[in-house]
Amino acid sequence: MSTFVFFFKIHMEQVSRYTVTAALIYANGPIHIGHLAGCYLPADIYVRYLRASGKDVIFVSGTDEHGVPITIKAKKEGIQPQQVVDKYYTQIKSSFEEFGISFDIYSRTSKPAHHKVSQDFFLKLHEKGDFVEEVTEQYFDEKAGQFLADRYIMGTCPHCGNENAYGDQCEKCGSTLSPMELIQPRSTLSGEKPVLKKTKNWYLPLDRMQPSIEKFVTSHPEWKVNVAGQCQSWLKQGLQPRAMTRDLEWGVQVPLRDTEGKVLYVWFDAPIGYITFTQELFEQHEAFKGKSWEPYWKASDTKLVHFIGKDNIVFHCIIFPAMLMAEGSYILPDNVPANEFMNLEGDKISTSRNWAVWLHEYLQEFPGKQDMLRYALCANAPETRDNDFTWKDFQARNNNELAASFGNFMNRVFTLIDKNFDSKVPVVSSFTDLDKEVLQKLSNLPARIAASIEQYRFREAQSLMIEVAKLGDKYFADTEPWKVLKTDRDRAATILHVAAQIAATLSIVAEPFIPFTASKLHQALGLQNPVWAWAGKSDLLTPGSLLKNPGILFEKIEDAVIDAQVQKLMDAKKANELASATLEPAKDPVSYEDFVKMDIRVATIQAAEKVAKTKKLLKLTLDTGIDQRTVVSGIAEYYEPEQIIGRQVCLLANLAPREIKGIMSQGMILMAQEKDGSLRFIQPETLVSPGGTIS
Ligand code: B3M
Ligand code: ZN
Repeated sequence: MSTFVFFFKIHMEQVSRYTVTAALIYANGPIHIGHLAGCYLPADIYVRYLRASGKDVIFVSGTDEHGVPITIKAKKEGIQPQQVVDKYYTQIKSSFEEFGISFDIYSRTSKPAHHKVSQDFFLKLHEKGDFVEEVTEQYFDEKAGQFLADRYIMGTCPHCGNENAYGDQCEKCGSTLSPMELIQPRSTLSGEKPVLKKTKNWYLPLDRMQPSIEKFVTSHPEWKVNVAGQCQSWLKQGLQPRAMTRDLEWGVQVPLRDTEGKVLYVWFDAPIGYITFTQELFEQHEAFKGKSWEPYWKASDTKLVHFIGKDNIVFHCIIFPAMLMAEGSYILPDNVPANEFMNLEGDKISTSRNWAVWLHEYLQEFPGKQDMLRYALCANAPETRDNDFTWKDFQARNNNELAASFGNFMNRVFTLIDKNFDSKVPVVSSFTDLDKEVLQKLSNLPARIAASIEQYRFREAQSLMIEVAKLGDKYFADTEPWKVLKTDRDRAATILHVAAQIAATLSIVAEPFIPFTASKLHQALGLQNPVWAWAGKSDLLTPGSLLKNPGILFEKIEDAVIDAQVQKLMDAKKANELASATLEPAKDPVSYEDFVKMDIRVATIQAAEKVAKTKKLLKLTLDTGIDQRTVVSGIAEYYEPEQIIGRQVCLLANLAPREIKGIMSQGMILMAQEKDGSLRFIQPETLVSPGGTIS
């Protein structure tokens, strides 16, 4: 055994409790599938597995209710920050609940208890002399009377010239910026040029702490490659002191004298939220009362695991551990299994562009189908690189894997036993070699699933879970009990007995992934409070015990349902393009004399055809009242020729004739242009005789 494996084993055996956290998302918008796939679903699978394995585990999360993202949202909606967080805390909490994310506590950082805990934490570091106090010059908006957070400053990017770069980042070229680098900075609060003003802040000297942080990070060679990679790149650049206080109104007050208008840095208070919420859990929730919270954060045999998305890696692997080290009484994270990002239909998920599948909408549109989304998201989880969610894949996973494999196998087990054995688990006469081989395979799978989960490989784990269903499917295909029933009832009984045992194990190993279905199955099979250790056993169900057929577990999803979802996304994209498109500026005035020079008339389209070898042009024959003439018009992308015969249009009749693609065009059809550039006819409200003038 290598030293590493040996160390790892010892380490594993020493774990006597788990503290599992999932990122405290900003309460400034609803949850989408990117959040689920990146962080909450893997965390939930992990915790459900640990609970089933009889481990002592707490699962802690909540909303992050401070920071500039909250105040920006409040400003945009013209409401107070507190109203923003109240609205989204409630919405987020209930959609997680409905989706089966099984937090032990889901709390919020705006609670007074959290303010107190994070202030005490700050004070302890302050008293120990862990902070460096520094006076620096920061941008201040004199009109708004406040210092400006990075996101409140815009200006020209020094790298690419984008005039709308933010104080922390240019979204055009992707460079990380500091407000001082912006050329011609302006405040987004007032539009004014900000001035530099001196202010004191408290810094955590990460530069001095680098050796201990490095030691901590390198003591975890088992961390995921994407996580370790980001840590190494920060360490290589050299850590810089980081301000743990900010000049802002919204947040946790700095607990020192003469610090009015200063709050704790949101990334200082937010991770402390994990600790506060743990305390709240043990103080206020029945099942935990009377026990101490402290071992979950202070005992060395506790395994602390943070589930997050990749944009939060540095905060959980470097900054929060540095805070915990400085404080001195807490354990450090054992693992931070961050995922990469989930894209949607080939494009980055974006709240502002409404390019997302929102959890609360999914729950409304697909009632009772939580497991289908859980399954599809886990199957595609962005564990090692960014990945893509598509509605077609969602449909295929559901129809081909859940319905056709898992559901079909279960359905056969229950209906065959219902019809032929009075819904009772049949008695075994004797096992054949095939039976023994199948039961042997069954007994091996749960440990493999467990190992994958323990290594945070949830996709692999879930596909091994489906292997159990496939084992059942194949066993049926090989033994064909529906045929055997006609000739050898005892043999058929044995086959269905074996199949029922496979179903029982499947219901246990499926629980972390598709808990709603698993719980239906536990009831149907009469398994009360099943535990992971039972999985794989061949005597889970006693012969003669009664089964209750749960009916169809997974309905097929029809094409029309998927098409409607794709259309919804396309509509969102279009609406967003329209909203963000800019209108042409107003033109210079013209005289009335100039205007009346134009001969604009009503004309009727008599014939229309595509102009050969072009995409955009139609050749129209018009009745103008005064003559019949030909006009070439660039509307072929918006109208089919046969659709528009007989329609009335407005024609600029005295535009000098011009040859287009070899056709003499005599005039121009007037069109209204949508913001996205598409064109629509302008036509009289009721029919007007051709030739009627427009003025
Ligand atoms: N609120 C960032 C986010 O919502 C931040 C996470 C805090 S975890 C302690 O993605
Ligand atoms: Zn740039």
